[in-house]
Amino acid sequence: MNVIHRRGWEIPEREATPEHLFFDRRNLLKAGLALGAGSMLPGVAAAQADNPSAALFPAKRNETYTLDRPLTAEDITSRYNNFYEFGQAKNIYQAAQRLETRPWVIKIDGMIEKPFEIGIDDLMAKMGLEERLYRLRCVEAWSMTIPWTGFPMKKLVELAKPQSGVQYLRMETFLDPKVAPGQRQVWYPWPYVEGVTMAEAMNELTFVVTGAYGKPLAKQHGAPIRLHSPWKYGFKGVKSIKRITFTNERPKSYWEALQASEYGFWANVNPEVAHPRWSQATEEVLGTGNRVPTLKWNGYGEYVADMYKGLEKEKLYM
Ligand SMILES: Nc1nc2c(c(=O)[nH]1)N[C@H]1C(S)=C(S)[C@@H](COP(=O)(O)O)O[C@H]1N2
Ligand SMILES: [Mo]
Repeated sequence: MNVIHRRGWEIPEREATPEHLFFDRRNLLKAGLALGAGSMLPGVAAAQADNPSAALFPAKRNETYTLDRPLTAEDITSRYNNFYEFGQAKNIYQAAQRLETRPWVIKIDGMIEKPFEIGIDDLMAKMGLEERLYRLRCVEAWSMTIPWTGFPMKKLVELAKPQSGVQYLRMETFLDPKVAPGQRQVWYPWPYVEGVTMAEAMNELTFVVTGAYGKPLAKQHGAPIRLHSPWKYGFKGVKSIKRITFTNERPKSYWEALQASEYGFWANVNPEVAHPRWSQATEEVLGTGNRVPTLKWNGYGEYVADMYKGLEKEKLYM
């Protein structure tokens, strides 16, 4: 059956008023100026068109995780990203389109029953997908709220069958300087690495993200698979993961390797612990022009605070 869905931007002519604002749509699209045009967002249309798992989207929303603020519009979050592999500016969304996300094989190794590799489409089919509305607080003191699609990290741990007593999970981004100009800057500690404790990996909030806004993940968000732990600063959410290793060695993250005096392993959100160069007390909510107070654990304390009892001597908040 061949059903034609009218896209949001294909509004009937009669609604395009007033007359003197009428435009030549073709020129507008050519110039990339179509505002609020869902299907025309950078990277989003492409992610949909050639994605072998497109049928898994949109996934059913898990209503457990509610919000205290509206979602951030997709045309804001898809144009304001941190993905240093493609440059240090926020507008790397065009550069990131060079990343090839199929085939995409993830290596799962280290202290598990039997190391293995799995393709992203097999993994999504195995894990099943759900949608969760989560906030993201960047260490740079801005925040946004996104409808992510993915599966709990806990499911992936169970699939991997770790040996008993394993302490950490280490995750690594792709390494391909031909595609990612940032990785040609050899003085940076590529590939981007992040890690969590096994308790954090098993926490119900820890989410492996493969989509957003009801669609496969756009490349600038870290397609085809990234992490998001909403009570931690955004940099813990390692993008475009290629390898996951179970280990007893605490992973040294990219930011910690660069600047250990400013970024650590735990990186839990806390408004009372300033970054050495700026306050963490408030955050700019992208797209609103508002600054609001930052919440401890980014507001997710009821889910996560217990994990840190007995760890008070650790630098939990940087
Ligand atoms: N591989 C990789 N992952 C990364 C980053 C990066 O530069 N490279 N930036 C991090 C930071 S600082 C943030 S705030 C989030 C931003 O995610 P978003 O661009 O999808 O909003 O990604 C994180 N994951
Ligand atoms: Mo960040």
